[in-house]
Amino acid sequence: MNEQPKRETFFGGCPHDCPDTCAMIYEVEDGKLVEVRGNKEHPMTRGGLCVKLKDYHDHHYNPDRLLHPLRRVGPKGSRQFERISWDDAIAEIATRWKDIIAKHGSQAIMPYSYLGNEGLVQGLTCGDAFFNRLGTTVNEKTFCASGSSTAWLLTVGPTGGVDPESFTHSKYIVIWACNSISTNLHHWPFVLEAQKKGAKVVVIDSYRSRTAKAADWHIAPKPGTDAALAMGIIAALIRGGYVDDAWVNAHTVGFPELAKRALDFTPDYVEAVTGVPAQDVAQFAREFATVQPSIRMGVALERHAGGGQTIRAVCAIPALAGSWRHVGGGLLQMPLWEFPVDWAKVSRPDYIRPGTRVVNNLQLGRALTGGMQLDPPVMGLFVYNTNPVSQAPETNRIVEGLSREDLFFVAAEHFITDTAAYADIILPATMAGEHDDMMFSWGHFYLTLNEKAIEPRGEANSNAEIFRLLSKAFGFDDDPRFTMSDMELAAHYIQWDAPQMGGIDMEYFRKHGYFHLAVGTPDDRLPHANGNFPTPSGKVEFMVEDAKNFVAPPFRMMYEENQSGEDVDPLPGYMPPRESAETNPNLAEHYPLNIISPKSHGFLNSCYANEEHKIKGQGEQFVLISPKDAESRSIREGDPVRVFNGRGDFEGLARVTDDVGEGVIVATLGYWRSLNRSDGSVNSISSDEFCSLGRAPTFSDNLVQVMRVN
Ligand SMILES: Nc1nc2c(c(=O)[nH]1)N[C@H]1C(S)=C(S)[C@@H](COP(=O)(O)OP(=O)(O)OC[C@H]3O[C@@H](n4cnc5c(=O)[nH]c(N)nc54)[C@H](O)[C@@H]3O)O[C@H]1N2
Ligand SMILES: Nc1nc2c(c(=O)[nH]1)N[C@H]1C(S)=C(S)[C@@H](COP(=O)(O)OP(=O)(O)OC[C@H]3O[C@@H](n4cnc5c(=O)[nH]c(N)nc54)[C@H](O)[C@@H]3O)O[C@H]1N2
Ligand code: SF4
Ligand SMILES: [Mo]
Repeated sequence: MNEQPKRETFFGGCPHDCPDTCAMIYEVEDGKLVEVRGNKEHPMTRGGLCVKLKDYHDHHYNPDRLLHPLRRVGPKGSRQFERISWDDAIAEIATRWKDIIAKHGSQAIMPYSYLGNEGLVQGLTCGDAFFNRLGTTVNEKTFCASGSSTAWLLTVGPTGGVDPESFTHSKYIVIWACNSISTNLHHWPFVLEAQKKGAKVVVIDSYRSRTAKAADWHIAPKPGTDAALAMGIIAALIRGGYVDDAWVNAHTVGFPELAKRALDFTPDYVEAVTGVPAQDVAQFAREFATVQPSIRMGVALERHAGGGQTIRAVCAIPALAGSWRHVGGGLLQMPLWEFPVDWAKVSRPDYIRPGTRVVNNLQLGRALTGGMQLDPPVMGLFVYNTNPVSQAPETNRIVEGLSREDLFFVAAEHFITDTAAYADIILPATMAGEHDDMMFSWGHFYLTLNEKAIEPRGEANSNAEIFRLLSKAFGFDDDPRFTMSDMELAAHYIQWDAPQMGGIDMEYFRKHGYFHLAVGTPDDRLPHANGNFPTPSGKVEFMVEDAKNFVAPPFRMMYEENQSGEDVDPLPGYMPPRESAETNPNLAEHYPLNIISPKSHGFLNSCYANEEHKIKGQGEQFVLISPKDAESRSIREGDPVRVFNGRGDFEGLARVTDDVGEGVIVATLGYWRSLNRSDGSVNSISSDEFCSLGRAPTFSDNLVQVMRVN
């Protein structure tokens, strides 16, 4: 008799660093993952996953996956490894680290991670507690949204802002530096629903992205000039008499000072700086203030020298127009702030020894190659949940650092990425169907359970298990934090008695898979109609006296006294890009084009960019260039071109198009340099300088030259 194969389902949460955090269903047959689909019940996921994840079950079975611990046998970067046992791998790591600690001190070891896995248990900070106890260098993790977050916390405090689902109530939607159709796909139906009901959709983007093409109005400021545009809009609101005086008087701080500064932004000046016609700025201000508007701010708004300051200026606009009075009115930055997660339990900053140094993610190249005064130097590096050779700036310098013979480098990964290729030891990590986790979200208000659906392939271990093994090797298992199972950790990190949890327990997740925080429903959430901002004054703070720079948790967990940095401008304002004709004419003479490097539609950061069918869907690395800039360089459609500056270069195929303005080129992110035409990618040319707040990156503030490759 033929037995029917046994089919089981489990709840999943997409592990990626994506605002949508889709609720998934794992289908398992005879212990094999046979399908992963979107949960139909979930109000945002609505049963659909994106192109990246639509064959996620197959991704688990990719033949290139790492299944066993490996030890390097060839030269660094040669991708020659031998299989070793977990016992040997952990013993070798422990021996080498103990040796480094004896010779150089524990700070010579540096952990390095990001949100390649977004789970509370397996994600960003899952190794912090271990490394803090070991006494290593503290890793500051500011790849994404930390400048935006610092600006947000200074201006409106840790509020979740507008529920993305509430956008159906908006009558005017501004999507500012966000390519929703590629990067926030599950928000788009809510925008379309509002549009159907008559809302105007405005996209402010430095090039005509997929989302800009679908908008009612595309406004295209030059990269990095959005603060001038925002200050121009503020001035136009004031000049036009559109400010909601009653709301502003009751619920904001520093309006007179902001107004004084904004009025210096004359229409002519704003047009000259941003390239946006003065009448468009005036029209935008009029339309914005006379209907009920909401703004979705993209992370890309922070990616230039004045990034944080830009976001403070943008945050002022809905406050001036009184937008927070309406359901769906105000701003969406990141709902993250209202998640009742106890980050101190995750990261254990109490273990950090006073005086411990901090090294930022974006400056890995400097840190490894003597570009920073580091005493002791970094002698041991542990990278997990991130692929800096593809994703971090100044990658040539990172490669130089990773090639150092005296560096002991361990990576935990799914694949031998362009980063892991340089490791001395590689540890195979589980994929989402193979471990338990709980997903917070930075794009909506749901907590999502991810259940282990299948046994890990090969000998893969979850990140949390890797840190349990290391904790045991170092004798840390006296603290129960280091022996809890993945599911126990998930439960441990959530503040169950917080009002946002609505009195539910883990059983609720086992039954439903996800939970919309009890912070109001999308149809009635109105957190700030009467102020109530979680700032010191309870108001929107346009002006912050004695403002200091800082990096917010969870991007950096630190003991209190080391949290705040240099003084910052008390008011929002425009800081021109660091690399522009205006600020650096000499550089602009050699490298006249401003490059932006947004996300690829078909990859999730660098994930999937090693899979042939995904590369086919996305197309090989391309460079969008305006007809005029192409012509002056004898570049035709489809020509291979080299993009370069003093930091490095990469090659791609030219796409000559009006979608970009003169002086701007676009090359999307995620491609592996080892699979590109030349051994380079967009981050070969990008700078590791920080933006004005939160030590965020400046990926949109880079000048380059382009040449046809013969
Ligand atoms: N398909 C896909 N989705 C993703 C990701 C991915 O890699 N692929 N990554 C995820 C991650 S980590 C993040 S942070 C989010 C990011 O999602 P988004 O915030 O949408 O990020 P980007 O695509 O980098 O940039 C958005 C848009 O900003 C524009 N832009 C760049 N610089 C400027 C500027 O100075 N001014 C203005 N006005 N516009 C500018 C770009 O042209 C781009 O169209 O996406 C997430 N979702
Ligand atoms: N030029 C330019 N550069 C950028 C950006 C840009 O817009 N332009 N965007 C920046 C932004 S917003 C971000 S968020 C960063 C993202 O940069 P990264 O966080 O480095 O992004 P990913 O490419 O997703 O790298 C995640 C890696 O972790 C691995 N991984 C996934 N899950 C697990 C796991 O459970 N365990 C372990 N051990 N490994 C796992 C994956 O295989 C992958 O190699 O890139 C930044 N870089
Ligand atoms: S990458 Fe984003 S859109 Fe795609 S399945 Fe994951 S959460 Fe959903
Ligand atoms: Mo990001």
